[in-house]
Amino acid sequence: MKIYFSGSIRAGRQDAHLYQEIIGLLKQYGTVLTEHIGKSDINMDLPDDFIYEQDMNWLRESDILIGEVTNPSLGVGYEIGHAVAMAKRVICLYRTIDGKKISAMILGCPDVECFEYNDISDVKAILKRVFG
Ligand code: 6K6
Repeated sequence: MKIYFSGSIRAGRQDAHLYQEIIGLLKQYGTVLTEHIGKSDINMDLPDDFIYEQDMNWLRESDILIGEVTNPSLGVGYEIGHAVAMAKRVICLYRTIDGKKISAMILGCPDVECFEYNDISDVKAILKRVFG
């Protein structure tokens, strides 16, 4: 099982530690192609066209996309839209912060499975259901 994990990079790194924990959980279900998203030492020198090509190739190669969508990110939304168009399974995980709702284009999409969570133990249970 090849897993494409999607999480905010340029839209803010405040949840990077959570991404790392989720990626840690995902590793028991398959190969995470985008492990760098949870790392703190991000290489900001990579050219944009290189990043785009590499990520789209990984997305094509993947069986499933798991997105952490609490922090709104253009890149994450773009990847989700593409994954849906490629008929991949798409799972979105989110926390509700200050009553802010996630985009209707994610919550309302019939091809995206959305799960609200509070902490990492919730994510553990959600992933068990998703991959079970
Ligand atoms: C190296 C290590 C970590 O980050 C880098 C360099 N930048 C990127 N590398 C790989 N994928 C990226 C990078 N910047 C954005 N992306 C893709 O867009 C990822 O797959 C994320 O899921 C998504 C984040 O989009 P923004 O709009 O928040 O940057």
